[in-house]
Amino acid sequence: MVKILHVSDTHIGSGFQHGSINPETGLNTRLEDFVNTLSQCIDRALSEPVDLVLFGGDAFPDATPPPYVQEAFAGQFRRLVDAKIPTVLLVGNHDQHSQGQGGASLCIYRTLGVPGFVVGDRITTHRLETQNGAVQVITLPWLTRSALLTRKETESLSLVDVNKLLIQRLEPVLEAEIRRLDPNVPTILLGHLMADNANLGAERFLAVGKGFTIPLSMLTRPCFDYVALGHIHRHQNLNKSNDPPVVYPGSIERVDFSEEKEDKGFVLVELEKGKVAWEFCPVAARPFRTIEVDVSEIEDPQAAIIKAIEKKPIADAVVRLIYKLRSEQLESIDTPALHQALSSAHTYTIQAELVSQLTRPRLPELGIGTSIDPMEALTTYLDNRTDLKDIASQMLEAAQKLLAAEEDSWLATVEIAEEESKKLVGSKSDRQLRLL
Ligand SMILES: [Mn+2]
Repeated sequence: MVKILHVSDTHIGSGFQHGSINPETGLNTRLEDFVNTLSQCIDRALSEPVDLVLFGGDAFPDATPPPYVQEAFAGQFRRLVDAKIPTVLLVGNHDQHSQGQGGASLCIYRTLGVPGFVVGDRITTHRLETQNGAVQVITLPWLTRSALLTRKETESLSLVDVNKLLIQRLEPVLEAEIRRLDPNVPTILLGHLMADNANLGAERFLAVGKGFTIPLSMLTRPCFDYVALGHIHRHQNLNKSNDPPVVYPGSIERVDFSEEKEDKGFVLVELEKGKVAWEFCPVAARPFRTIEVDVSEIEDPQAAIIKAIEKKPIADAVVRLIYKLRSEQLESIDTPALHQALSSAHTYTIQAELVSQLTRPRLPELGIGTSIDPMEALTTYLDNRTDLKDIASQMLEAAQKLLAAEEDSWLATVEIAEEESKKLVGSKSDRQLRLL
């Protein structure tokens, strides 16, 4: 029996706005949190010990992390090298450099010939000899259009058709790998992808260009004993029959408030040919707490807000306080007292929203959490600009195309932007163009 630790979406180096500088180390406390939870995963890999570690992709927020972030990640995975535990590092969308042949941040582990480390940056099968026998791992990194399609093939197609064509191309490639498998060796598909009925978490907001989705039926093949995924931050098993399990371990730390209610951790797998058992193992990730209170109809708003704060366990948590009130109540708010009431939090933000029939409320979708989905931001903006109503759908369509092109080279993006600009210039003022 082979024992495997499956971890994914470490995103080390993100969410710094929810931390503060630790005066003792000079580092952002959120970097320390992410390293701490990753070390809990590695601790477990060593204490079991497992025979193999699978990393599902998205090591950092982007492909060019600063050296101290790169080193924090490497410092943890180095412990697996020392323990001689083979490891597969799969390349996720955040690991790929967007400019042409920029490569992936994780490829350095292959270049350096780190013993026992395999980098999954293309579709291929790796046969790994572990302490407890051989395992086959098919790596399926995040696919961009340019991986399987040429620019010429896609230029006249809609996004939906590009998605379809990409799936058509992927099928025989995957099939060829499957045909080459040794039927007597336990087999894992390790993929960084969005599967058909995956329950979306924060990843929806992290990725700028939305990628394509892979039908679950392509993954639930009898030749796979376990399907190890990365990309979605909420832990879940997509295959109800569990044959094979199709598992996202999720992220190891909360990247933003959209992950507030999710458990964070990794997955331990026990594998034999035709037999698999797995369990989700939670890690002690830092809690996030939202305190939302509407005091607009309340006589003593200050007391009501303090009471709402006291109801939540905020010690050492990342906290956001959102209170709604009428403008004439503003004077009765004692802000220093609110700061005092929140002082046991790790970090906190306070957001006051005015409720009024005369004042347009602030755009609630914007500015909450760490990252904003650009399409939602634009939609919200357009919803609030009735004067742009007649070109709103046109602008959304243009933006969609711009974002979809993000996967291609920056140059291609510029080309499309120029095309769209020309189209818009014909009919609209440049004031609207500047928005795009
Ligand atoms: Mn991803």
